[in-house]
Amino acid sequence: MIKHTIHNLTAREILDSRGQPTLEVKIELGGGIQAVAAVPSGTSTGAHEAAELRDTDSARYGGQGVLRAVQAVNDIIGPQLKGAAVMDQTAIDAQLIELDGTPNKSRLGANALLAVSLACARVTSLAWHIPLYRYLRQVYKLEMPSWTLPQLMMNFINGAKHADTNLPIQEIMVIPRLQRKAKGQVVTDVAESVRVGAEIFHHLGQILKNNNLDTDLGFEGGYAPNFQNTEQAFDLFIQAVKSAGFKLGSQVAMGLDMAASEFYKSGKYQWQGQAYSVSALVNLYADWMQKYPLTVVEDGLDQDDWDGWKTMTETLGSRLLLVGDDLFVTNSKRLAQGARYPAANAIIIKPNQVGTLTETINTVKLAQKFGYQIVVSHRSGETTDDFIADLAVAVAAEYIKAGSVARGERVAKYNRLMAIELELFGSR
Ligand code: 2PG
Ligand code: MG
Repeated sequence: MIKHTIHNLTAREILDSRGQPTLEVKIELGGGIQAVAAVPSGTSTGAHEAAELRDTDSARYGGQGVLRAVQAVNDIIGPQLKGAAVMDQTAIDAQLIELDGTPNKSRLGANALLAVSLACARVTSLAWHIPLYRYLRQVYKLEMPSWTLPQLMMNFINGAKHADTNLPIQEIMVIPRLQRKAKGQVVTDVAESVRVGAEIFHHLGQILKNNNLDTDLGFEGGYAPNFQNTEQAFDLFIQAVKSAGFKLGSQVAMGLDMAASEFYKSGKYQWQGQAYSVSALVNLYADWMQKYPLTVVEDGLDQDDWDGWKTMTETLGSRLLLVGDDLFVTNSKRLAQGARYPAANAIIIKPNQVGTLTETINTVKLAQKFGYQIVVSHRSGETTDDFIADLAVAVAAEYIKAGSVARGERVAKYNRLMAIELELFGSR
């Protein structure tokens, strides 16, 4: 293998899908090969996430500018990494962590670090002429016996912090469960899942219209109307699946991101005007499971309610995928803590919650060792960068969560996944 070295690293401020600034990094190797990587940003961020560096200069973008992070790449990280062997991804990430020197990456910014980290991986895959997902498997010695494809979690109803409406649930997701036989294996049928998802999405739009509800879209491209109550949202969702002609349960399941840290106040869950205890909320989820094809609940409880998570996992963990997002923040220490309870049985993987690719992969490896399922995820503030599609395939994630089938920054991930499917398994 040729030893490619980093020749130039530069960053610039770009916009994310919410109209907020974020960072794009361009990397150039000695031989002239170039790549760019952009970082996403969350809205309902977990308290334990790595820190984004924002300018806090109220004269620009209401303080949200990222020129300091741009400067960190251009003036500090770039000069330091010049001449480094780009395929030494773990060494590069270790150097980034050391250069920052803070426990939460607040000096140079997790946004600056991650953009560099992702750009290094992407440019190396280009230099070696191998697809990014293959390169990631190789460089991190991910020893999966074969290739698999993730199931899609498609967010078709946006609420809570992702929309200005009365729906207290952040995400109501469609999970197509279509599989096919290819190369002697049963794998997720990605292209069919995309089709099924898109058809349900259009039926849902029509049903909302018929009920005089708005069809405007929220942050992740899902519909965001005001509903009479939560049950109405579920019922219309169910109607959409049926009217599109798909079977509830066997062909299409429902997932929720409750983002419960957002409604946890002084030891209670403030749910629809009432104070709920852990067991009351867990009972509510169990009740929904009876009525709807619910198979996934993400962040069903607060990010620091470990005992509550233990109760919820004991009660529902054998029947439901309980996904920790704000709970784990892609952080291996928090995951190890959670596994001791045990809390949850699946983990959201968002590289920007932790700040480098190597730390992200280490958390995935640990989660797989503990038997947690993997959900690679986008953020509510996205760019058209489709890195997470390759990441999901590289780590053999059971799921990818990339929002709705509307809005280019969401669709970019599904389109990339369909391209990977074609490469690995051919057309149907
Ligand atoms: C989540 C994410 C993505 P945000 O909570 O899972 O859907 O939202 O990026 O706002 O944290
Ligand atoms: Mg979440």
